[in-house]
Parts: sequence; C-alpha cells; structure tokens
Amino acid sequence: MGIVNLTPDSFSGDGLASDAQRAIAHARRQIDAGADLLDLGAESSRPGAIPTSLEDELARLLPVLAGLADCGVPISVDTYKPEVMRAAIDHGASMINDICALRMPGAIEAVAGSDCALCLMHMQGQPLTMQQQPDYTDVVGEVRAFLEARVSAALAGGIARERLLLDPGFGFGKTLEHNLSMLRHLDRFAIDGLPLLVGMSRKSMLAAITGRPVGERLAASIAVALLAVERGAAIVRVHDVRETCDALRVWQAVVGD
Ligand code: YH5
Repeated sequence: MGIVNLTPDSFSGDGLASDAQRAIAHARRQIDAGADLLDLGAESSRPGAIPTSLEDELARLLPVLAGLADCGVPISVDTYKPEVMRAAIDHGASMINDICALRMPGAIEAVAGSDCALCLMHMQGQPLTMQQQPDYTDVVGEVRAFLEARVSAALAGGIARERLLLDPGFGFGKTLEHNLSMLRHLDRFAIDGLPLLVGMSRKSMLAAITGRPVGERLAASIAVALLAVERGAAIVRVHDVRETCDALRVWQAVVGD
C-alpha cells in the first residue's frame, strides 16, 4: 500500500488544482514503483496534529480521487469522518481506512450501505495528545480486545466479515516498547483470520531505535516492513514503495511462495 499524503505539510496547502495534480503524479509514481493499493489521506493523524475541517478534507481529497479513477489499482481513503467516507465511496474509493475504527457517530452507517473494504485500526486517545502518556497493562491483549469489539460492532452494523481488515495502529498512543511488543506478537491480532494491515514507515518508533531524522529512516522502514510481513501482515502501508517491494521480493524468493 503506497501512501499518498494530501495534507498541507506535503504540498503547498492552498488546496488549488496544482496540489491535486502533484498528488496525482505522486500516486502514479507509487503505482509504477509497484504499489498494489494506494492510501489517500487528507487529514494528518501524526502525533500533535490538529483536526482538519470537513470542507478542507473534501476539497483536498475529491479532485485527487477523480484524477485516479482510471489508475488501475484500488484506492483506500484514510478518514474517520462519516461524511468523507460517503463522499469517498461515491467517488470510487474501494476501501475506507479508519483510524477511529468506526467510533465516530454515523461511521458504521456510512460504510454499511456500500461494498467497500474497511480497515479497523486501534488508537489510544486522539492524535493531538496520544503520545503524551500511552498507558496499558497488557498492550497486546488490550489492542486485541479492542479490535475484537470493533469487528463485532461492524458485523452488528451490517458490514460483512469479508470486507474487514485489522490494524493494531503502530505509533497511535504507543511507546516504543508498546510498538515492539505488538510487532513481536503480531499473530495475536489476526482475529478470525482477518487480514492485517500495518504502518510503521518513517514513524517515530524508528527514530527511537536508530536516532535518525524522518528523511533518513528508509533502511529502518524496510526492515520493519519485512519483519511485519514475515509475522503475517497482509498489507504494509509505506512511503517508499520501490525499495520495500525489492526487499519483499527477496524475502519471497527465499521463502518460496
Ligand atoms: C497506520 O499505521 N498511519 S498516518 C508520523 C510519522 C510518519 C508517518 C514522521 N494512517 C497509519 O503515517 N492508517 C497513518 O512521523 C494509518 N495504519 C493505518 N491503517 C501516520 C503516519 C506517520 C506518522
């Protein structure tokens, strides 16, 4: 899954057509580099991020979705707002990537009326404050229990099991030790055999290990992507598609499937 960031920190942020054109070009490069799936995100969920208005999120997202209608790979939209989910689905999105796991009022209904896929992710707290005091007695058990409860909520809301993916949410209200525990025990999140999606690309946990700034986390990002796939991840959400694909091809050649 190639990341396509539509937030102003990655573009000029004026919401004009030039931003959309640059994002579309980036998305097409991600596909050329080997992405089987793209994740479009128009609201930052980095630690400390301030929420984006509905209007701004839609203005950034919809022109890019329209421009990728014929791109040949499924498009996921990273949003927790029900209105954005509905608009994204109307504009051809194949998947909703919800960092709030359908906890926003109206989110279940927004997704239930379609046939798109849905990723349910764990987050403790909210982006603005989630890294201030992550707190668990058993991070793996608690994240697993949360995901089980969200699967139940989705099923009860009329979303078929076949549409679901799960994500323990690396970096979303977790210390380095929490993230490492989750990676060590990744198999425990495969509830009912649902596919796992994981995102660790360039994240601060890699800074905590390597001491590198965000522009120098490529090797660490490839290493964790490979470790995640080895531990059962079905999809890795990454910035550096070409390099990650190369690493995964080597792994695949060795394991022979
Ligand atoms: C994820 O893990 N993450 S947005 C801070 C960084 C670098 C990257 C420099 N959306 C996930 O990518 N969706 C995001 O420090 C996600 N799983 C799913 N399903 C955060 C991000 C990032 C944050």
